[in-house]
Amino acid sequence: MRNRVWFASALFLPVAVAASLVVLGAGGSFAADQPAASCAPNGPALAITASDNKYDKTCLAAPANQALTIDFDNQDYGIPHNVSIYDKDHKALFTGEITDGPKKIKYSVPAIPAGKYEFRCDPHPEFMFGTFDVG
Ligand SMILES: [Cu+2]
Repeated sequence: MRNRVWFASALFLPVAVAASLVVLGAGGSFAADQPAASCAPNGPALAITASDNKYDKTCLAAPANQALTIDFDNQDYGIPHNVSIYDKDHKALFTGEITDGPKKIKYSVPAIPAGKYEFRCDPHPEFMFGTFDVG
């Protein structure tokens, strides 16, 4: 069993490294430095899943100045993930509790003013992130 887990990790790691290199491109290191994506508001009740070290969404949107919730489903066995929200100055507006999968958690996020933000996984900021669009 231990060997199988190691083998799966050995297969996965080069893929993750290659993917993060593609995402980072020529010197970029933070998604907010790039043109921000937009998406329609998902309402004050958001949901996102992590599996295979990837989020299932690249954009989350919520109404401004309204407390919201994020149902986070970490499906990765034994891998820590979370969802945190940062502004352009890399200041954390919300830091979600880090969970080892498989686990579901509901985050309660305080109201956020309108604007473009970034959500990301604190253990994997290089390849798990997206736009957090509030407005
Ligand atoms: Cu992660």
